[in-house]
Amino acid sequence: SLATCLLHVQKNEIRTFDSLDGLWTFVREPHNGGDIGIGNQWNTLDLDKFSNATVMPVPSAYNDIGTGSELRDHIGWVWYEKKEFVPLRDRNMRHVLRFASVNYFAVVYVNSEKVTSHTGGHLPFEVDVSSQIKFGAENKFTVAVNNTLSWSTIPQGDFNYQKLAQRNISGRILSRLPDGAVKNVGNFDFFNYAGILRTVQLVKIPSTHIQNINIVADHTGSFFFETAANNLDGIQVEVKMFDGDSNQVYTTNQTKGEGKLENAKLWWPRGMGDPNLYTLEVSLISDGELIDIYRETFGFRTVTWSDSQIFINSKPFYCLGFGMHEDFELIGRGFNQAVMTKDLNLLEWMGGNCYRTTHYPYSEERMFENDRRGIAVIVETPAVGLKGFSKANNNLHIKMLTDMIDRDKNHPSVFAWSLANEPQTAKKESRAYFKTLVDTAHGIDRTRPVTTVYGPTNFDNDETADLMDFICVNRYYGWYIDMGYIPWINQSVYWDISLWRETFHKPIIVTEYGADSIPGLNQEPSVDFSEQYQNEVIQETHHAFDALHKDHTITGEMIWNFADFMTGMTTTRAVGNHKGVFTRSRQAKIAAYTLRNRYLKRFDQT
Ligand code: GCB
Repeated sequence: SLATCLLHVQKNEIRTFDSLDGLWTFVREPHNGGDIGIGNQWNTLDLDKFSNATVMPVPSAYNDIGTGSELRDHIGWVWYEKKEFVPLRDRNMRHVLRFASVNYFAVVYVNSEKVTSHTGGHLPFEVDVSSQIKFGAENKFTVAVNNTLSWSTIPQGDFNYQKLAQRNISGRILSRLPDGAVKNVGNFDFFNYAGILRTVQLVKIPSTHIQNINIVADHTGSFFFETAANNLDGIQVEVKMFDGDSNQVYTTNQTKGEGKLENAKLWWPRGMGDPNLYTLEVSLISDGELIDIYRETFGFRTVTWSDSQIFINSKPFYCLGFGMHEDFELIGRGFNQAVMTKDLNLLEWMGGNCYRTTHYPYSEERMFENDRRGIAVIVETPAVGLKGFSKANNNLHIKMLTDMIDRDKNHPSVFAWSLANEPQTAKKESRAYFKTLVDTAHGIDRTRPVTTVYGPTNFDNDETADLMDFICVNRYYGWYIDMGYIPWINQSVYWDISLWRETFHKPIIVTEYGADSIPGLNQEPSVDFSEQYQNEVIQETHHAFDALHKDHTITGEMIWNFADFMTGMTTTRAVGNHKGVFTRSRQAKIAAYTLRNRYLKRFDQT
């Protein structure tokens, strides 16, 4: 509904915010220590007086900032605290505390009082703290964060106390493991970076304020918009639409409107045209005085699909893309402008036009950049590797999906919603579960297709693929299947994907394929983990893609992965996953040039 939305934060004539980013006081509870902080009401204490207090940069994951494995591998609670003045000047503004991403569970206190809690790591949440804030004084913001994953979290994780395996050895009781040993293994292939991962802001908005804006604009120039405010008594609404050159092209005094723009300049993905953007400016006016104002950017573009292709503005769209991660040295999954900008610059250098926000919603900053640059994206919920399909999981998943669509609905670059990555959808109960998700997404947004990314299932045992508007498939021929048999890849990929297509008659994007390579490891003839081997797997897979594309069997391809990224420790990972075509520090491997040649050539044809 219109009321649930969190507007992106902006500064303008009326609105402003204080950034709470910077160094926060940080205290880690003992590993697996129960709920000591909550039990002892640490929210009422000054954490900066604790003898074990240190500082932690925000935004950043905390895991790689310390010097020991205790912090990196911590399971349980950590506490953040920041003391900040709030100017007296702002006392007439409503104050909303907003977190763009805290992984995974957060409890928030202002001046010792609990104000909210939030579940899930990658979507914003906010709380009105106007009555807790002390104006013209220092305020204490405290956040307790817990990263423990379980069968009821999304993503799911396996949490278990290790069996002690006690034995009586020569009259002494010996245990194999230390007392209290615990394992928390995420059901996915990336490091569970935790903490305050994106910006924290104290948002200042007027007491009468705009709450939501929804805009649908298509390639014929037709548009519809709807806006909501918390109070419209005696308020005049003024809505103006501007083109990219700040020319006013439409105006109304209604909170809802529709119309048709002649010669609308369309939003196109890179290679198909310019990514033209428009702005809808909504003002609230009382007695001739401006009370609130908000400007939302959007684009005129249409996504449609047939049984084999995806179209943008009625033209076939072929995705040349990437699976990615928000991942970098030291900061883990923490937002960093330099890393984001470098990544998107490299994506353009590669000739890419598309990516999937594997395996969680990415930062809001990135979504605006996608719009501006003309990069088409599939936005994915944090549901990676689902194995259990309980009612409780389903409710949480629906909430995350709803919040995600609310956050990103006005971005023209978003062309599809992905419900999950590699769920165990051979299980019968997954069908009803996924049906509720598809219905939820369609119920909120009729303008974009819904997809799910399949991995563990096949064309003949998946219980859910027919519910989707299009289908995404991950396949690792030459790596997890038939390692060492590069000449088999072409035929296997062609065969596998053709069977999905024959069965479901839906458009298909191959969203993952690839191989690990340790940068600088060279072997001729190629051997697994060498740069040559990765390159050859990719080249062979491309032969299959060319044939599949020609047959209209696929409507896009995405390499796994854009760059190397950190994972938990397992026997198949050597300091993380090395399927990147770039290293973790964003230097090109051999495979990057292969992909770049391919994408640039394709790009020129569209
Ligand atoms: C997959 C997963 C991705 C992994 C990748 C791999 O299918 O979707 O998260 O990182 O395979 O490299 O195993």
